[in-house]
Amino acid sequence: RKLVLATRNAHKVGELRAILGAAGLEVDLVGADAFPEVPDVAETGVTFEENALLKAHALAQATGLPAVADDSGLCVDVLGGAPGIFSARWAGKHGDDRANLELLLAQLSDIAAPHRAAHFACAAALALPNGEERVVMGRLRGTLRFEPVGSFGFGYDPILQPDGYDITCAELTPDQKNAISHRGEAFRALAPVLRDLLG
Ligand code: ITT
Repeated sequence: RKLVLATRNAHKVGELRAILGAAGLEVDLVGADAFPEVPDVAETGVTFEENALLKAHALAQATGLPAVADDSGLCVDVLGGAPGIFSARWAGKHGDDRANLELLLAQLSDIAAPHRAAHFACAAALALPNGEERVVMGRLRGTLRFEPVGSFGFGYDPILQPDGYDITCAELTPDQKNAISHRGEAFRALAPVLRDLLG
């Protein structure tokens, strides 16, 4: 059964394939790049959940297939939850992971270790062509390093050290990250719904 992923982020596609595969879902996952004729939807929501639903509904309507979407980001306590939904374009250019991470580190340079709590958040949304929807959240809590370390993953992975670990998300193997990540938690919560739907 076909399930479309409303994302153009190849890192997310890779993680979602592994997460849903490990959850035992035998589905043919197709990224949004397979539908170049479908325009990207404006992420006008003010929460992760709203933006994930916007992306999922747009692709479900355009393709007539069930669609899932991921809206995610890094929320820093001392910044009142920023970058949050703006994580992908914190330094201005959408998807410039290196610039985003460096700007954030600069903004936090005076913040001492005990005050560097942050978490990754992920909203996993499912939308059906008939308009039905589900959305669930996942989180990964940790603290922010002063320098990036590690080369796995993407985005802010090199600076988030998950609680209970002494390494960053970018030092975890993909399987280790998926087992504890915000994305893993959110999509594992959605998996039973997907299983019922896709049979
Ligand atoms: P789509 O909207 O096409 O899915 P995007 O990259 O624009 O792709 P978002 O708007 O959800 O997606 O932004 C997510 C950003 O949050 C991403 O660019 C990273 O900077 C950060 N992020 C999300 N999940 C992450 C993770 O697992 N590890 C590190 N950074 C992450």
